[in-house]
Amino acid sequence: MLIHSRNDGFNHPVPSEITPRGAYENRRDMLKLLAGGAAGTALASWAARDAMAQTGGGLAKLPGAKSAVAGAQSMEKATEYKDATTYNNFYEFGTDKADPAKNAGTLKTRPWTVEVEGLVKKPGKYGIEDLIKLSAQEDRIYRLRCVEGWSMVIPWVGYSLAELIKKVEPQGNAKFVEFVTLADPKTMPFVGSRVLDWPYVEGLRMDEAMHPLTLLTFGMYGEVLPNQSGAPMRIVVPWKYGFKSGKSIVKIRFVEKEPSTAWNKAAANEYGFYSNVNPNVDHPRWSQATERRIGDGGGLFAKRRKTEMFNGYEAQVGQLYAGMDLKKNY
Ligand SMILES: Nc1nc2c(c(=O)[nH]1)N[C@H]1C(S)=C(S)[C@@H](COP(=O)(O)O)O[C@H]1N2
Ligand SMILES: [Mo]
Repeated sequence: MLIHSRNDGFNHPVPSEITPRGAYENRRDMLKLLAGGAAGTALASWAARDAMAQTGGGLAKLPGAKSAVAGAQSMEKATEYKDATTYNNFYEFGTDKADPAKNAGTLKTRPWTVEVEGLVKKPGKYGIEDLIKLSAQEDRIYRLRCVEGWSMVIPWVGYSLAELIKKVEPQGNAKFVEFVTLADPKTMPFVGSRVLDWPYVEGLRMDEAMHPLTLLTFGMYGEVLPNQSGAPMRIVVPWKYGFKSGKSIVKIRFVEKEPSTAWNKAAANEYGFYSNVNPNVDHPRWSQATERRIGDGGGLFAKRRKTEMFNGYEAQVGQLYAGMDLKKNY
């Protein structure tokens, strides 16, 4: 982001490019087998997705029921677990895409408490185990679009953030929600660096935070989150650029004014508060019209996909922005 002088893809090979070809072809063969015979394409894509979703990292299982929330079941092929967990942005552990997977082993995810504070009737410290049980865990398959120009499809496990918000009862003057990430210099080697003003802070308007697609996330691929993906709890907001989805959250604060967020503080002209995925509003240094899907292969020469308005979730979230100038409120 800030440190990148041009669009993504020029610095590091993605894992799919360095995975031996054989491994890929075997998987393709398997999928072809699944797709064969009378099964037909629809069935095959379900089978393929199931096969994919079951392939995790050997962490503790965290099963979720298939979500009934509109838009929560992308039919696209999920990104391979290996790609989704070795190509990450988690600057507390380093700015290279491979750094979080290498360095986040030091993150201590138990005990873990999340402080709910600010304009709320039931403030307090909530233990992670209680948060996990607060509502039924659901499987949600979302697209994730990074502002740098790459995307993935990830099967998350969690429940709507709205469930927690309803339980803690915000006061009438709470208009925004702020999310604060852990900033522990002892376990996070880059928190001492000046890349960002730590802790990593993000925020949403109250109606965005209450939208059923906004996910309080505890797992992926049927397991608990690996550290590099934001364990033990993160936010995922699928219609916004990925940096709005803060990882390893320790504080949720209800406030009256639009919060000052980490990337906005670092470069206000590049990273706005809203940061809805929008192919028609370019980043000052690159176009946002297309994206590279991680795992598509072909490296830098892979065919780029067209980026969709609100990352494909316009039917669900477009109404939240009715009457707003999205070029001004980027
Ligand atoms: N605490 C924290 N959260 C963060 C980031 C970060 O550097 N620190 N990076 C963001 C960015 S830029 C993206 S694209 C997503 C990436 O999530 P993923 O690595 O799980 O794909 O996490 C977001 N959340
Ligand atoms: Mo990002």
